[in-house]
Amino acid sequence: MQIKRSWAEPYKIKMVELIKMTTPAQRRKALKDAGFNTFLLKSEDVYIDLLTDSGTNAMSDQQWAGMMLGDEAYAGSKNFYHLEKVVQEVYGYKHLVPTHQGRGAENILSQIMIKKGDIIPGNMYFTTTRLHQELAGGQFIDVIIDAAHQPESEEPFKGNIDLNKVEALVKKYGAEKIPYICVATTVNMAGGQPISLKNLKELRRLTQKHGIKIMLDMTRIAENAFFIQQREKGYGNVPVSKIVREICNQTDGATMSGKKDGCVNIGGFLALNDWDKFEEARNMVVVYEGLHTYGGLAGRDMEALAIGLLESVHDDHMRARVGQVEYLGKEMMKYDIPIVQPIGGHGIFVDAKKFLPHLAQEQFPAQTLAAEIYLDAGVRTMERGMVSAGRKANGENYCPKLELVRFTLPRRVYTQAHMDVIAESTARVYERRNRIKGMKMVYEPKYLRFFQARFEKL
Ligand code: P70
Repeated sequence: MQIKRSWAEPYKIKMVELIKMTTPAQRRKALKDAGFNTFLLKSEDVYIDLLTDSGTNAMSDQQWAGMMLGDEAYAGSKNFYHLEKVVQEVYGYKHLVPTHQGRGAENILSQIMIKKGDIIPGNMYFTTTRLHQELAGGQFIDVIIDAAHQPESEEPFKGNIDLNKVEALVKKYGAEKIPYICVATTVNMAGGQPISLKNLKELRRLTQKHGIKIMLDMTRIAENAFFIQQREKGYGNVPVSKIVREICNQTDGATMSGKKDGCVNIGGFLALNDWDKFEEARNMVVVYEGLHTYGGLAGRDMEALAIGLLESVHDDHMRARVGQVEYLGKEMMKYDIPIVQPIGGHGIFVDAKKFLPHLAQEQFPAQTLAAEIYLDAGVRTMERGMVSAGRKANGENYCPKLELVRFTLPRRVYTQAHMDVIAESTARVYERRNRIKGMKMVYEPKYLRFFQARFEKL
């Protein structure tokens, strides 16, 4: 008999955080009080929290030890210089501007690069990224391959960019209207899907011809690198750390939310190669975040981030991280639950249009499904569809093809038994799907509405 060789977590557990289960009556009340929006639930009413993998990860003993080494000087903290060295080593970028989290870096990048009327192509929108581009006067245009918008397509690199779409934009608007292309690794809204190095290198060739820069959103770059190792020809034996460097080498700079790959509770940065742009960014950070050697972070935060970034590019860590996501996806598939294929890097994305085919998109199938999943066992997930997409500048609703519920796995936090409970709970909701009714929005804030919108059952 051929005995299987399983992966297992490359760590053991030193401390645990107790969680509690709730009764169905408690969950019904909590959900109603939260306006049927999982963002508005109190965390103490949640059993298994899959809202996000952002800032919810478990730090290692090394990171916790680093917290004690915080140099809380206002200027020139030694933790800043450590973080700068790590960013230079792990990613290869020359200059570092720390920020309180990813969107702080997006704000600064958008303001120093975008002029009114500019076009910023990208491999699918991300909520905060697009908003900052728009606030700076730019217009985001999606240039991801069509397959990324098809949940059932098994294309291994759904984060790839359609180079014809980029060429068409250059023809239509002129290269001088395109300050940079925003490339995400992995693509969150598509289901945590990677871009291939082949595609990125082709994009580099094309954009260099036109003098257009490439700026990375490298929030989940280590996960993208792991997929390249697993799926792209020629990379099977290349360590994740080397692939990460090769990705960054194709680009001019990056924004980073350290709260994901970096396994910290708070932190982010902007990294740039160009000195002049760095000078502008370094000056602007003092307006919005804090002095350029802390950017809104405590010294201890910068230390934990520096250590977390080094841990994030270990092959064993990545295998367990992505392996756990894959385990949950396969469990769901056993119950025929429709999920985005292939299984992505940071979570399972359930196709709410297929799950609840009797609901029109205006009845918010994904928002509805996230609420129903919470009701069954207290598992908190996130809507990634019509509500997240928001409205265009002219007030019209964006109508995304993808109407998804994201089950996001925090790193190093939950066990395989939790995965079983999540899949079983979702299967129970799937069994009673025909009786589920949609919702209407009764309160809508102006910016990033998904965070604070409220709903009522139809
Ligand atoms: C999530 C979080 C954050 C994020 C991201 C990508 C690809 C930038 C950022 C911003 C948190 C989130 C944010 C907006 C809506 C819902 C959830 N993603 N780029 O859960 O980074 O949060 O540090 O400012 O995924 O996916 P930050």
